[in-house]
Amino acid sequence: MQKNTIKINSSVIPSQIEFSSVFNVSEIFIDRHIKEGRKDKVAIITTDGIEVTYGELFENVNKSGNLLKRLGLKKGDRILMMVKDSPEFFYLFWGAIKAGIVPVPINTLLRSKDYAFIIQDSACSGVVYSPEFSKEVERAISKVSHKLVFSLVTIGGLKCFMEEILLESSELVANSATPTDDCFWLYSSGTTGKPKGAVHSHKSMVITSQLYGKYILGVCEDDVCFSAAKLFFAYGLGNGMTFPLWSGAKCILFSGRPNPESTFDVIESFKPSLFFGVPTLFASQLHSLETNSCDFSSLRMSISAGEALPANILNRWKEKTGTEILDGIGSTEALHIFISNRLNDIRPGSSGLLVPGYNAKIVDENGKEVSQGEEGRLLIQGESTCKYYWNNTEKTNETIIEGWLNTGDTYWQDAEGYFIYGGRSDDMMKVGGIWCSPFEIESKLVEHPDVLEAAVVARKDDTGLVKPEAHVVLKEKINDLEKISEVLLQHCKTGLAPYKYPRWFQYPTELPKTATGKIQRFRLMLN
Ligand code: 3UK
Repeated sequence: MQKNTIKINSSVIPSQIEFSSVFNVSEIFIDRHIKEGRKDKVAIITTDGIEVTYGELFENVNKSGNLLKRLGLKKGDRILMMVKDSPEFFYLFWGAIKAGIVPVPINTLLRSKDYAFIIQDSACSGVVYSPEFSKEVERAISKVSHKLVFSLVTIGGLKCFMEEILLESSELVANSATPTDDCFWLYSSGTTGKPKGAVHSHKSMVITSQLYGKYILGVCEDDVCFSAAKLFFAYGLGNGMTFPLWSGAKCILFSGRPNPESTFDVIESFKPSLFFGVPTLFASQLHSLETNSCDFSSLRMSISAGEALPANILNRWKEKTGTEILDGIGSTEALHIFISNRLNDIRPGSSGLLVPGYNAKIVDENGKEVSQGEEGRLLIQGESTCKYYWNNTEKTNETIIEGWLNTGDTYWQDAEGYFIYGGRSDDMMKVGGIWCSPFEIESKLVEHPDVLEAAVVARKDDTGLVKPEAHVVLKEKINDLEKISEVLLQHCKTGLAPYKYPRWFQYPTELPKTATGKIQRFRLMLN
């Protein structure tokens, strides 16, 4: 087959996608638009009013790839990106891929301790970061023994990424790769709080963009995508970058904090046709709509993922705004959504049906498929799943078994085959759609001199969404529990990512434990 031929039309499902044997995914997502005449079409608009055309994107991607090569990076080397949602994110990500270098977008809400771990774990060659994150990133770099070839701030001053790329040529021949070669990584949190690098191949983004983006959402050239979830999440990466790029559409980049006011502002000013949120955001937007209003007339629909969308939020949203929310489940390991509702087929309280091209089975503890209606663990199979976890054979072998990806989620299927979420099979929880490890919060709590031991569990708030609750055994009795709660809250807020603090504190005299001393978190959840 010819180099870079790929059969794309909206009816193609992934099993029918043919990849050429020599293939660099940046050519289909970036270079293709020049050949197809979109040079002057706007690809990106930032909420600060910066517009980037497909032509400018193409040139800056090439310059970025050339810069990374000039800095001495070789095929397969990693660069970490602690970069806010901005055009620079696109230039770095695609420039690296085109030059054969592996970009690793990192959660920008993390702290220096987390960054230090990831720098060491990835053995990366370079780190590029937005100035907003310089304090935590620079502290991490100074802590690690691993030597970096370079670190660059994206913008600000002379020796920064955006200045350096000006010196580069805008022509770059793509490094040849195969569809299954390592392309980019995304870190996913583990139960112990230690992130795992999920290694994705060149074909992953094509599969998610075609299957879910084009086939389920019908993203087309006229669409304008706005993702409240940031680009460093697999969810945001698809919503805000690969889906619009795949279809020659436009994305809105907003680097601020997504809350009701800011997202309503963006929706009214930039008129997206697709809005991607998470359940906590929809819940707080609904709350805000009791006293405020927002013009949603530009929206075709909204999409929710990250955690289960309670039926009550979906129904109230429809009532209030006259628009639909599609709930779908995805993961970092699968790259994007593999079970989803559809616009003409929405079941509130259900994740929907399989996205064509993926397979699923629900199994019991022996790996045997359960009968319809029974709960079990959800395994999925598809062409967009990650190849392995970097540097972690044990976790790879636990998660990817004979080509099936263990999601760690409990599911059941109703009589018509719709998938219904039944919780996690481990202790991990999702807060605002982002992983929270109880273990990590507990470890932080026990660092405090007044704390003997702690257990953190998921508790539902009034809207049915999960937040961490801390059960703390104090070393000595303290009468002013309000005061100690405030102290422990501040203790958690410094040193943990900002969404990981406990929303409630309980002070039992002891924690329920198994005979072997393992904390029985589930017993605390029943209370
Ligand atoms: C949970 C859901 C119920 C579930 C993600 C869309 O969330 C994403 O990726 P993560 O790796 O987490 C994966 C886990 O999150 N989950 C996600 N969506 C739902 N549970 N209903 C849902 N709709 O536990 C899953 O295993 O952070 C979401 C697209 C790409 C993604 N990476």
